Amino acid sequence: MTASIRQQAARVLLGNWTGHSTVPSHSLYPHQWSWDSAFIAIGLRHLSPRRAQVELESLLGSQWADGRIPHISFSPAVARDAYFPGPDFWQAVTQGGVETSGIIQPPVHALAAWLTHLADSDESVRRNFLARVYPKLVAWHAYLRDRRDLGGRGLVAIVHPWESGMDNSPAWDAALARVEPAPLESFTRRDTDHASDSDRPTDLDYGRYVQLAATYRDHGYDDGRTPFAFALEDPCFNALLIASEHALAEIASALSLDPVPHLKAAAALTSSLSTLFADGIFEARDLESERLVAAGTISGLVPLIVPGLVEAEELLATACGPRFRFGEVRMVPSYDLTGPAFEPGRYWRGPSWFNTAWLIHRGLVGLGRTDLAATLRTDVLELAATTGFAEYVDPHTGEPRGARDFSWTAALALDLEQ
Ligand code: 9WN
Repeated sequence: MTASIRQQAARVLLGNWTGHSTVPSHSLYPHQWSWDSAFIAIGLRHLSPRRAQVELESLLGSQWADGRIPHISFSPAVARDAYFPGPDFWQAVTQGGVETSGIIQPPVHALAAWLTHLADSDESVRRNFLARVYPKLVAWHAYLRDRRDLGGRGLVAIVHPWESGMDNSPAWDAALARVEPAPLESFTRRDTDHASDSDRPTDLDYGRYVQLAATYRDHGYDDGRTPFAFALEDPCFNALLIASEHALAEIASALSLDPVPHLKAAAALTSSLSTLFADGIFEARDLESERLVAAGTISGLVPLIVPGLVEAEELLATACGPRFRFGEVRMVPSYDLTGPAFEPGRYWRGPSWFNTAWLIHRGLVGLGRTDLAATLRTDVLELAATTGFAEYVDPHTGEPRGARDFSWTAALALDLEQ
Protein backbone atom coordinates (compact mmCIF):
# COMPACT_ATOMS: atom_id res chain seq x y z
CA MET A 1 0.00 0.00 0.00
CA THR A 2 2.67 2.48 1.09
CA ALA A 3 5.03 1.55 -1.73
CA SER A 4 2.21 1.92 -4.19
CA ILE A 5 1.30 5.47 -3.08
CA ARG A 6 4.92 6.41 -3.54
CA GLN A 7 5.02 4.88 -7.00
CA GLN A 8 1.74 6.46 -8.05
CA ALA A 9 2.73 9.88 -6.73
CA ALA A 10 6.07 9.61 -8.51
CA ARG A 11 4.27 8.76 -11.75
CA VAL A 12 2.13 11.92 -11.43
CA LEU A 13 5.11 14.15 -10.65
CA LEU A 14 7.25 12.72 -13.44
CA GLY A 15 4.34 13.08 -15.85
CA ASN A 16 3.83 16.72 -14.92
CA TRP A 17 7.57 17.59 -15.05
CA THR A 18 8.47 19.77 -18.05
CA GLY A 19 12.28 19.65 -17.87
CA HIS A 20 12.83 22.45 -15.35
CA SER A 21 9.53 22.76 -13.47
CA THR A 22 6.23 21.02 -12.86
CA VAL A 23 2.78 22.01 -14.11
CA PRO A 24 -0.02 21.69 -11.53
CA SER A 25 -2.08 19.86 -14.17
CA HIS A 26 -1.44 19.52 -17.93
CA SER A 27 -5.09 20.20 -18.73
CA LEU A 28 -6.28 22.88 -16.30
CA TYR A 29 -3.03 24.67 -15.38
CA PRO A 30 -0.36 24.11 -18.06
CA HIS A 31 2.24 26.62 -16.75
CA GLN A 32 4.26 27.08 -13.54
CA TRP A 33 2.34 28.41 -10.52
CA SER A 34 4.06 30.04 -7.59
CA TRP A 35 2.77 28.36 -4.44
CA ASP A 36 2.18 25.10 -6.31
CA SER A 37 5.91 24.96 -7.10
CA ALA A 38 6.75 25.39 -3.43
CA PHE A 39 4.44 22.52 -2.41
CA ILE A 40 5.66 20.41 -5.31
CA ALA A 41 9.31 20.91 -4.28
CA ILE A 42 8.44 19.73 -0.76
CA GLY A 43 7.34 16.37 -2.22
CA LEU A 44 9.79 16.17 -5.09
CA ARG A 45 12.70 16.33 -2.61
CA HIS A 46 11.95 12.71 -1.71
CA LEU A 47 12.41 11.61 -5.32
CA SER A 48 15.23 13.97 -6.25
CA PRO A 49 16.44 16.79 -3.97
CA ARG A 50 18.26 18.24 -6.96
CA ARG A 51 15.10 18.37 -9.06
CA ALA A 52 13.19 19.97 -6.17
CA GLN A 53 15.80 22.72 -6.04
CA VAL A 54 15.67 23.19 -9.82
CA GLU A 55 11.88 23.59 -9.47
CA LEU A 56 12.31 26.43 -6.98
CA GLU A 57 15.17 28.07 -8.82
CA SER A 58 13.25 28.02 -12.05
CA LEU A 59 10.39 29.83 -10.30
CA LEU A 60 12.83 32.36 -8.86
CA GLY A 61 14.01 32.89 -12.45
CA SER A 62 10.71 34.70 -13.03
CA GLN A 63 11.15 37.08 -10.07
CA TRP A 64 10.59 40.74 -10.88
CA ALA A 65 13.13 43.51 -10.25
CA ASP A 66 10.91 44.78 -7.40
CA GLY A 67 11.22 41.40 -5.64
CA ARG A 68 7.76 40.02 -6.34
CA ILE A 69 7.40 36.40 -7.39
CA PRO A 70 4.57 36.35 -9.92
CA HIS A 71 1.79 33.83 -9.46
CA ILE A 72 2.29 32.33 -12.93
CA SER A 73 5.44 31.90 -14.98
CA PHE A 74 4.25 31.18 -18.53
CA SER A 75 5.82 28.44 -20.61
CA PRO A 76 6.67 29.50 -24.19
CA ALA A 77 6.11 25.87 -25.22
CA VAL A 78 2.37 26.04 -24.45
CA ALA A 79 -0.27 27.59 -26.74
CA ARG A 80 -0.83 31.24 -25.74
CA ASP A 81 -4.55 30.69 -25.25
CA ALA A 82 -4.34 27.34 -23.43
CA TYR A 83 -5.04 29.08 -20.11
CA PHE A 84 -7.06 32.20 -19.41
CA PRO A 85 -5.85 34.77 -18.50
CA GLY A 86 -2.68 34.04 -20.45
CA PRO A 87 0.44 36.08 -21.25
CA ASP A 88 -1.36 38.35 -23.73
CA PHE A 89 -3.72 39.47 -20.97
CA TRP A 90 -1.08 40.14 -18.31
CA GLN A 91 1.48 41.80 -20.64
CA ALA A 92 4.27 41.35 -18.12
CA VAL A 93 7.81 40.35 -19.11
CA THR A 94 10.72 40.15 -16.68
CA GLN A 95 14.15 41.63 -17.39
CA GLY A 96 15.24 38.08 -18.17
CA GLY A 97 12.51 37.81 -20.82
CA VAL A 98 10.11 35.52 -18.92
CA GLU A 99 6.40 36.17 -19.50
CA THR A 100 4.51 36.18 -16.22
CA SER A 101 1.32 37.30 -14.52
CA GLY A 102 1.50 40.46 -12.37
CA ILE A 103 -0.08 39.27 -9.13
CA ILE A 104 1.40 37.05 -6.41
CA GLN A 105 0.55 34.00 -4.29
CA PRO A 106 1.20 33.00 -0.65
CA PRO A 107 4.90 32.90 0.33
CA VAL A 108 5.63 29.23 1.02
CA HIS A 109 8.91 29.44 -0.88
CA ALA A 110 11.48 29.97 1.89
CA LEU A 111 9.94 27.10 3.85
CA ALA A 112 10.14 24.91 0.75
CA ALA A 113 13.75 25.97 0.09
CA TRP A 114 14.75 25.05 3.64
CA LEU A 115 13.00 21.67 3.48
CA THR A 116 14.57 20.78 0.12
CA HIS A 117 17.98 21.70 1.55
CA LEU A 118 17.40 19.38 4.51
CA ALA A 119 16.54 16.50 2.18
CA ASP A 120 20.22 16.20 1.18
CA SER A 121 22.27 18.93 2.79
CA ASP A 122 25.61 17.69 1.41
CA GLU A 123 24.42 17.84 -2.18
CA SER A 124 22.68 21.15 -1.45
CA VAL A 125 25.90 22.66 -0.09
CA ARG A 126 27.80 21.34 -3.12
CA ARG A 127 25.27 23.10 -5.35
CA ASN A 128 25.55 26.27 -3.26
CA PHE A 129 21.76 26.22 -3.26
CA LEU A 130 21.01 28.21 -0.11
CA ALA A 131 23.54 30.93 -0.95
CA ARG A 132 21.97 31.36 -4.38
CA VAL A 133 18.33 31.50 -3.28
CA TYR A 134 18.71 33.41 0.01
CA PRO A 135 19.05 36.94 -1.47
CA LYS A 136 16.10 36.30 -3.79
CA LEU A 137 13.89 35.12 -0.94
CA VAL A 138 14.94 38.12 1.15
CA ALA A 139 13.96 40.44 -1.74
CA TRP A 140 10.60 38.64 -2.04
CA HIS A 141 9.77 39.12 1.63
CA ALA A 142 10.97 42.73 1.48
CA TYR A 143 8.57 43.38 -1.42
CA LEU A 144 5.72 41.98 0.66
CA ARG A 145 6.54 43.93 3.79
CA ASP A 146 7.45 47.21 2.08
CA ARG A 147 5.01 47.38 -0.84
CA ARG A 148 2.05 45.38 0.42
CA ASP A 149 1.49 46.68 3.93
CA LEU A 150 -1.43 48.64 2.54
CA GLY A 151 -3.21 48.91 5.89
CA GLY A 152 -0.12 50.10 7.78
CA ARG A 153 -0.48 47.45 10.49
CA GLY A 154 2.51 45.31 9.62
CA LEU A 155 0.39 42.78 7.72
CA VAL A 156 0.53 41.99 4.01
CA ALA A 157 -2.57 42.77 1.93
CA ILE A 158 -3.70 40.81 -1.10
CA VAL A 159 -5.17 42.82 -3.97
CA HIS A 160 -6.84 40.04 -5.95
CA PRO A 161 -8.67 36.86 -4.85
CA TRP A 162 -6.19 34.79 -6.91
CA GLU A 163 -3.41 36.14 -4.67
CA SER A 164 -4.85 34.21 -1.73
CA GLY A 165 -4.64 30.93 -3.68
CA MET A 166 -8.24 30.42 -2.47
CA ASP A 167 -9.91 32.18 -5.35
CA ASN A 168 -13.65 32.05 -4.62
CA SER A 169 -13.51 31.84 -0.82
CA PRO A 170 -16.69 33.22 0.80
CA ALA A 171 -14.40 35.61 2.69
CA TRP A 172 -14.02 37.61 -0.55
CA ASP A 173 -17.73 37.84 -1.43
CA ALA A 174 -18.53 41.21 0.16
CA ALA A 175 -15.40 42.92 -1.15
CA LEU A 176 -15.90 41.45 -4.63
CA ALA A 177 -19.50 42.62 -4.71
CA ARG A 178 -18.15 46.18 -4.95
CA VAL A 179 -16.34 45.36 -8.22
CA GLU A 180 -18.07 46.06 -11.52
CA PRO A 181 -17.49 42.82 -13.50
CA ALA A 182 -15.86 42.90 -16.94
CA PRO A 183 -18.50 42.00 -19.55
CA LEU A 184 -18.72 38.25 -20.12
CA GLU A 185 -18.28 38.64 -23.88
CA SER A 186 -14.94 40.42 -23.34
CA PHE A 187 -13.07 37.22 -22.39
CA THR A 188 -13.16 33.44 -22.88
CA ARG A 189 -12.74 31.12 -19.92
CA ARG A 190 -10.70 27.99 -20.55
CA ASP A 191 -11.01 26.33 -17.12
CA THR A 192 -14.51 25.03 -17.79
CA ASP A 193 -13.18 23.17 -20.88
CA HIS A 194 -11.41 20.85 -18.43
CA ALA A 195 -13.46 20.81 -15.20
CA SER A 196 -17.16 20.73 -14.44
CA ASP A 197 -18.82 24.18 -14.20
CA SER A 198 -20.28 23.23 -10.84
CA ASP A 199 -16.79 22.62 -9.36
CA ARG A 200 -15.42 26.00 -10.50
CA PRO A 201 -16.00 29.71 -9.72
CA THR A 202 -19.01 31.28 -11.44
CA ASP A 203 -18.95 33.52 -14.54
CA LEU A 204 -19.78 36.49 -12.34
CA ASP A 205 -16.71 35.73 -10.18
CA TYR A 206 -14.59 35.56 -13.32
CA GLY A 207 -15.90 38.91 -14.61
CA ARG A 208 -14.75 40.50 -11.37
CA TYR A 209 -11.39 38.70 -11.34
CA VAL A 210 -10.73 39.98 -14.85
CA GLN A 211 -11.71 43.54 -13.96
CA LEU A 212 -9.45 43.66 -10.90
CA ALA A 213 -6.47 42.21 -12.78
CA ALA A 214 -6.96 44.59 -15.73
CA THR A 215 -7.00 47.62 -13.41
CA TYR A 216 -3.73 46.55 -11.75
CA ARG A 217 -2.18 45.87 -15.18
CA ASP A 218 -3.35 49.23 -16.55
CA HIS A 219 -1.57 50.94 -13.65
CA GLY A 220 1.69 49.17 -14.44
CA TYR A 221 1.28 46.79 -11.46
CA ASP A 222 2.36 49.76 -9.36
CA ASP A 223 1.26 49.21 -5.74
CA GLY A 224 1.56 52.91 -4.98
CA ARG A 225 -0.58 54.05 -7.93
CA THR A 226 -3.29 51.42 -8.40
CA PRO A 227 -6.72 52.31 -6.98
CA PHE A 228 -7.34 48.91 -5.37
CA ALA A 229 -11.05 48.05 -5.19
CA PHE A 230 -10.11 44.84 -3.38
CA ALA A 231 -7.51 44.83 -0.59
CA LEU A 232 -7.63 42.45 2.37
CA GLU A 233 -5.27 41.13 5.03
CA ASP A 234 -5.52 37.37 4.69
CA PRO A 235 -4.61 35.13 7.66
CA CYS A 236 -3.20 32.26 5.57
CA PHE A 237 -0.99 34.56 3.49
CA ASN A 238 0.45 36.24 6.58
CA ALA A 239 0.84 32.99 8.52
CA LEU A 240 2.85 31.52 5.65
CA LEU A 241 5.04 34.61 5.59
CA ILE A 242 5.74 34.06 9.29
CA ALA A 243 6.58 30.38 8.73
CA SER A 244 8.83 31.43 5.86
CA GLU A 245 10.57 34.10 7.95
CA HIS A 246 11.40 31.36 10.46
CA ALA A 247 12.75 29.28 7.58
CA LEU A 248 14.84 32.26 6.40
CA ALA A 249 16.30 32.49 9.91
CA GLU A 250 17.36 28.81 9.59
CA ILE A 251 18.81 29.48 6.15
CA ALA A 252 20.70 32.55 7.39
CA SER A 253 22.20 30.51 10.27
CA ALA A 254 23.22 27.73 7.87
CA LEU A 255 25.02 30.38 5.79
CA SER A 256 26.69 31.85 8.92
CA LEU A 257 24.61 35.02 8.49
CA ASP A 258 22.58 36.81 11.14
CA PRO A 259 19.17 35.14 11.70
CA VAL A 260 17.93 37.81 14.12
CA PRO A 261 16.32 40.19 11.56
CA HIS A 262 14.18 37.29 10.34
CA LEU A 263 13.19 36.26 13.85
CA LYS A 264 12.28 39.86 14.63
CA ALA A 265 10.21 40.13 11.45
CA ALA A 266 8.43 36.87 12.35
CA ALA A 267 7.70 38.10 15.87
CA ALA A 268 6.31 41.43 14.65
CA LEU A 269 4.09 39.71 12.07
CA THR A 270 2.88 37.21 14.67
CA SER A 271 1.81 39.97 16.99
CA SER A 272 0.02 41.83 14.13
CA LEU A 273 -1.67 38.57 13.10
CA SER A 274 -3.40 38.48 16.48
CA THR A 275 -5.48 41.49 15.42
CA LEU A 276 -7.24 39.15 12.95
CA PHE A 277 -8.44 36.74 15.66
CA ALA A 278 -12.19 36.74 16.38
CA ASP A 279 -14.80 34.11 17.29
CA GLY A 280 -12.23 31.35 17.72
CA ILE A 281 -10.68 31.74 14.26
CA PHE A 282 -8.53 34.15 12.26
CA GLU A 283 -10.54 36.28 9.83
CA ALA A 284 -9.53 38.48 6.91
CA ARG A 285 -9.59 42.26 7.36
CA ASP A 286 -11.21 44.24 4.54
CA LEU A 287 -9.19 47.43 4.17
CA GLU A 288 -12.15 49.32 2.69
CA SER A 289 -14.26 48.99 5.86
CA GLU A 290 -11.31 48.29 8.21
CA ARG A 291 -13.48 45.46 9.57
CA LEU A 292 -12.93 41.73 9.93
CA VAL A 293 -14.96 39.59 7.53
CA ALA A 294 -17.13 37.24 9.59
CA ALA A 295 -16.52 34.13 7.48
CA GLY A 296 -14.83 31.04 8.91
CA THR A 297 -12.55 29.68 6.22
CA ILE A 298 -9.59 27.32 6.12
CA SER A 299 -7.37 30.38 5.77
CA GLY A 300 -8.25 31.18 9.38
CA LEU A 301 -7.01 27.78 10.61
CA VAL A 302 -3.68 27.83 8.73
CA PRO A 303 -2.05 30.00 11.46
CA LEU A 304 -1.77 26.72 13.40
CA ILE A 305 1.53 26.53 11.53
CA VAL A 306 2.89 29.64 13.28
CA PRO A 307 5.43 28.70 15.99
CA GLY A 308 4.39 29.78 19.48
CA LEU A 309 0.91 30.94 18.44
CA VAL A 310 -0.94 32.07 21.58
CA GLU A 311 -4.35 31.37 20.00
CA ALA A 312 -3.46 27.75 19.11
CA GLU A 313 -5.71 26.03 21.68
CA GLU A 314 -8.77 28.09 20.75
CA LEU A 315 -8.06 27.46 17.09
CA LEU A 316 -7.85 23.71 17.68
CA ALA A 317 -11.19 23.81 19.47
CA THR A 318 -12.73 25.50 16.42
CA ALA A 319 -11.20 22.92 14.07
CA CYS A 320 -12.62 20.08 16.16
CA GLY A 321 -16.02 21.74 16.72
CA PRO A 322 -19.15 21.80 14.50
CA ARG A 323 -17.76 24.31 12.00
CA PHE A 324 -14.96 22.06 10.66
CA ARG A 325 -15.62 18.69 12.40
CA PHE A 326 -12.00 17.58 12.41
CA GLY A 327 -11.76 13.77 12.31
CA GLU A 328 -15.44 13.35 11.36
CA VAL A 329 -15.36 14.72 7.80
CA ARG A 330 -12.67 14.15 5.15
CA MET A 331 -9.50 16.21 5.75
CA VAL A 332 -10.40 19.83 6.65
CA PRO A 333 -13.14 21.66 4.72
CA SER A 334 -12.20 24.95 3.06
CA TYR A 335 -15.21 26.70 4.60
CA ASP A 336 -17.36 26.48 7.72
CA LEU A 337 -19.72 23.47 7.30
CA THR A 338 -22.48 25.47 9.01
CA GLY A 339 -21.85 28.68 7.02
CA PRO A 340 -24.51 30.15 4.71
CA ALA A 341 -22.29 29.96 1.61
CA PHE A 342 -21.18 26.32 2.09
CA GLU A 343 -21.13 24.24 -1.14
CA PRO A 344 -19.47 20.80 -0.85
CA GLY A 345 -18.21 20.67 -4.45
CA ARG A 346 -17.38 24.23 -5.41
CA TYR A 347 -13.69 24.89 -5.20
CA TRP A 348 -12.82 27.01 -2.12
CA ARG A 349 -16.39 27.21 -0.80
CA GLY A 350 -16.43 23.88 1.04
CA PRO A 351 -14.28 21.14 -0.55
CA SER A 352 -11.23 19.85 1.31
CA TRP A 353 -7.83 20.51 -0.27
CA PHE A 354 -4.56 18.62 0.17
CA ASN A 355 -2.26 21.63 0.54
CA THR A 356 -4.21 23.09 3.44
CA ALA A 357 -4.40 19.63 5.04
CA TRP A 358 -0.60 19.42 4.77
CA LEU A 359 -0.17 22.86 6.39
CA ILE A 360 -2.51 21.96 9.23
CA HIS A 361 -0.76 18.63 9.66
CA ARG A 362 2.54 20.48 10.01
CA GLY A 363 0.94 22.80 12.55
CA LEU A 364 -0.39 19.86 14.58
CA VAL A 365 3.02 18.20 14.63
CA GLY A 366 4.58 21.49 15.77
CA LEU A 367 2.03 21.69 18.59
CA GLY A 368 2.83 18.14 19.67
CA ARG A 369 -0.70 16.96 18.75
CA THR A 370 0.54 13.74 17.20
CA ASP A 371 -2.86 12.06 17.70
CA LEU A 372 -4.68 14.59 15.52
CA ALA A 373 -1.77 14.75 13.07
CA ALA A 374 -1.88 10.96 12.59
CA THR A 375 -5.64 11.07 11.85
CA LEU A 376 -5.13 13.74 9.21
CA ARG A 377 -2.15 11.98 7.67
CA THR A 378 -4.13 8.74 7.23
CA ASP A 379 -6.97 10.65 5.60
CA VAL A 380 -4.66 12.52 3.19
CA LEU A 381 -2.89 9.34 2.08
CA GLU A 382 -6.08 7.37 1.61
CA LEU A 383 -7.85 10.14 -0.30
CA ALA A 384 -4.84 10.89 -2.50
CA ALA A 385 -4.65 7.24 -3.56
CA THR A 386 -8.38 6.59 -3.98
CA THR A 387 -9.20 9.80 -5.88
CA GLY A 388 -6.39 9.57 -8.46
CA PHE A 389 -4.64 12.55 -6.82
CA ALA A 390 -7.65 14.85 -7.12
CA GLU A 391 -7.33 18.62 -6.86
CA TYR A 392 -9.95 18.71 -4.05
CA VAL A 393 -12.65 16.48 -2.56
CA ASP A 394 -16.17 16.71 -1.17
CA PRO A 395 -15.65 16.88 2.62
CA HIS A 396 -18.70 14.72 3.32
CA THR A 397 -18.21 11.92 0.79
CA GLY A 398 -14.53 12.18 -0.22
CA GLU A 399 -15.62 12.26 -3.88
CA PRO A 400 -12.97 13.74 -6.18
CA ARG A 401 -13.50 17.18 -7.74
CA GLY A 402 -11.57 19.41 -10.16
CA ALA A 403 -8.45 18.07 -11.87
CA ARG A 404 -6.91 14.58 -11.39
CA ASP A 405 -3.19 13.76 -11.32
CA PHE A 406 -2.83 17.12 -9.57
CA SER A 407 0.80 17.81 -8.71
CA TRP A 408 0.65 19.20 -5.18
CA THR A 409 -1.71 16.39 -4.14
CA ALA A 410 0.89 13.85 -5.29
CA ALA A 411 3.81 15.81 -3.83
CA LEU A 412 2.30 16.36 -0.41
CA ALA A 413 1.05 12.76 -0.14
CA LEU A 414 4.59 11.70 -0.95
CA ASP A 415 5.90 13.96 1.79
CA LEU A 416 3.48 12.63 4.41
CA GLU A 417 4.10 9.05 3.35
CA GLN A 418 7.79 9.29 4.45
C1 9WN B 1 -5.71 30.93 -10.53
C2 9WN B 1 -2.89 26.27 -9.74
C3 9WN B 1 -3.81 27.24 -9.03
C4 9WN B 1 -3.62 27.23 -7.50
C5 9WN B 1 -4.71 28.01 -6.79
C6 9WN B 1 -6.07 27.54 -7.26
C7 9WN B 1 -6.17 27.66 -8.77
C8 9WN B 1 -6.01 29.43 -10.53
C9 9WN B 1 -7.25 29.14 -11.33
O1 9WN B 1 -5.15 26.90 -9.39
O2 9WN B 1 -6.11 29.02 -9.14
O3 9WN B 1 -4.46 31.16 -9.97
O4 9WN B 1 -7.18 29.25 -12.57
O5 9WN B 1 -8.30 28.82 -10.76
O6 9WN B 1 -7.09 28.24 -6.63
O7 9WN B 1 -4.58 27.86 -5.40
O8 9WN B 1 -2.39 27.75 -7.18
O9 9WN B 1 -3.02 24.99 -9.18
